[in-house]
Amino acid sequence: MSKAPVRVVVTGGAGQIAYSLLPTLAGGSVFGADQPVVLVLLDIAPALEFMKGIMMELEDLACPLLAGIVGTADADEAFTDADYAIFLGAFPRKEGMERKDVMSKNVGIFNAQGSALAKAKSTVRAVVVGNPANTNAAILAKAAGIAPTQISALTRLDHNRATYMVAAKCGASCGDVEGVYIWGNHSSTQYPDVSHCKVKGAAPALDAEWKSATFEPTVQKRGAAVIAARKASSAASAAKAVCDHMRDWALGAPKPVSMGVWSDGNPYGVPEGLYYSFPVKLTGGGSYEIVGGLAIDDHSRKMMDASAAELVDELALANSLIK
Ligand code: NAX
Repeated sequence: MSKAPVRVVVTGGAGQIAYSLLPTLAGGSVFGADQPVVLVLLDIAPALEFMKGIMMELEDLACPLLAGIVGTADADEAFTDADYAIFLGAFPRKEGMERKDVMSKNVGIFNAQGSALAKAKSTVRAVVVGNPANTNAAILAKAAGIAPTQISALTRLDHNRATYMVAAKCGASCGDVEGVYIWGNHSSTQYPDVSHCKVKGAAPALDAEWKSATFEPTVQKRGAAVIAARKASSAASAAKAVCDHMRDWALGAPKPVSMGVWSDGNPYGVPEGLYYSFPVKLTGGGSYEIVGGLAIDDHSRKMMDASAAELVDELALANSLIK
């Protein structure tokens, strides 16, 4: 007998990341090759007509594992009984807008959607992609009133970007690279760290000049570079990263990866309550463990602390805007 379907909610279902993401979710490579899925697309009311076209295309994929498609602008309807939730929808910064105004819009969205997320299954796992992703995750967790470890923020795209750069530098394939980690915020203060990295099982010789003058700034500013070239933000690579993140969280991963998760202050002294990107070990079933015992040198400490300070500031602003 086939398994019962899992209900997967995608907010911002009419957006560009969703357009690249949905076919993969329907195809079985994220939640398992024998796991049926019901896709629930949530967007704002003015986007529903456009979203109808996406739903038609999903039908036309003729995916055997796609057990149902729902499109709605009602968050309570969307999240009821959800197994997984992928939060793409957020309010973008528009020209002339103050940081505080953008944060206020996103606090409103994630506070309201958090209350609706409380109607999901008690085992729900949610990833926040919409920016500012880490702080939106904190607001969501508070409003949903579920364990903070059930919510995460996406830094896997940054992780994948960093992994590619190391592979290219060493003339290796991305599959040969492990232990490249992203610490901190999904912003330009993030710290892409190669101090623990191995290529084909051995520590590569990466010169300090390349690390600080090329590798770190390129990874930190990659999102902006894609926008400058494409006149649109990363979509296919973001969708692939969401799939990597959810697959590894649901099914487990052979090597540690980077993920924005709730900090309880341990084991690296990151302030409690932040959603901060750490190296995590994923054993499947929606659990994770922050990798402990990594040596942190002075440069790493400085970079990690700077990103934590940015997140403390962001979260204080967000909390001050909750009505
Ligand atoms: P789009 O602008 O193409 O789509 C966003 C969609 O969200 C739109 O359809 C919009 O109507 C919808 N939306 C807005 N408010 C909503 C609400 N309250 N409820 C439900 N839906 C709502 O953006 P897209 O390129 O898909 O990017 C989505 C988000 O991902 C953005 O915030 C973007 O900044 C962020 N990113 C985060 C990344 C990460 O690594 N964490 C990388 C990629 C991306 O830049």
